[in-house]
Amino acid sequence: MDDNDIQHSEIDLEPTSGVQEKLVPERVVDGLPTMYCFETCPFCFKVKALLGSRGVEYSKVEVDPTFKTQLKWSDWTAVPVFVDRDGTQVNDSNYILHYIDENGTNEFPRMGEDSEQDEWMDFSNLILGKSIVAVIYKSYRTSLQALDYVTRVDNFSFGTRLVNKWAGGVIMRMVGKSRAKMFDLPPRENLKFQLDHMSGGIKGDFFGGDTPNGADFANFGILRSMEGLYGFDIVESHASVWPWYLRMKVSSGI
Ligand SMILES: N[C@@H](CCC(=O)N[C@@H](CS)C(=O)NCC(=O)O)C(=O)O
Repeated sequence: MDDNDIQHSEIDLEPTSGVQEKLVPERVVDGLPTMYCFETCPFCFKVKALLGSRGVEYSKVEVDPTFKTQLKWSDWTAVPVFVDRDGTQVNDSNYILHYIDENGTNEFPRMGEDSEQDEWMDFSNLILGKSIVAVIYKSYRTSLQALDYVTRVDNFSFGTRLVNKWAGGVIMRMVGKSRAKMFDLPPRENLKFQLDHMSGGIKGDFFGGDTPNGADFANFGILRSMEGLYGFDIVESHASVWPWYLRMKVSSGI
């Protein structure tokens, strides 16, 4: 053992994005690729969209958003976490999109190969994800509406459902407020502004041109998570984003 080995074993490594070295085959459910997610999580919808588009059958583990009991085994504590059939763990939605594409039909450029795709994939996390959160959790009423789904999740106990809905509603209202502070415009106007900006990246039918690339799945997934929730009318009434959204809905089947 040299000094480097000693230092390495003594440092608590931060959890990292991307493919993990350690396999976790015990986390695979029913022998299928498995996604650990929250029902309404925008980042999880990105992955659902790509899996849907490629026709991949997968298992879903619903993680309770307050205690994250079902994800206690992982150092990476945010959803989505993807575990492939062989136990390969991949963290962070954009990395998961690349992993699934690369290990499947390999249809879009990898990170670093297409700067526009990279920028729009970053936009989905840094801007669009935060913009929709500011709208969905604009008031206590809209926050509770968004969290009502937890009362219908089969694998949660009665207590877990109640705490997640009511404590979750209060927490997410606070998150919504802090996201709103990131932008100059009020939440609804900001989302409209971001959609206008985003439509500049759609080249023809998709960000990817004739076929969807990583930027399409990333941004569609974020907006798809809003369907049925407060503020989705902003997406529905957008002249160029809405037709693209409908094309992505057909392509992904979700
Ligand atoms: N950069 C991550 C962000 C994921 C994320 O923030 N997920 C939220 C749910 S929507 C979460 O798990 N939050 C709980 C936490 O971070 O502990 C990704 O793209 O996957």
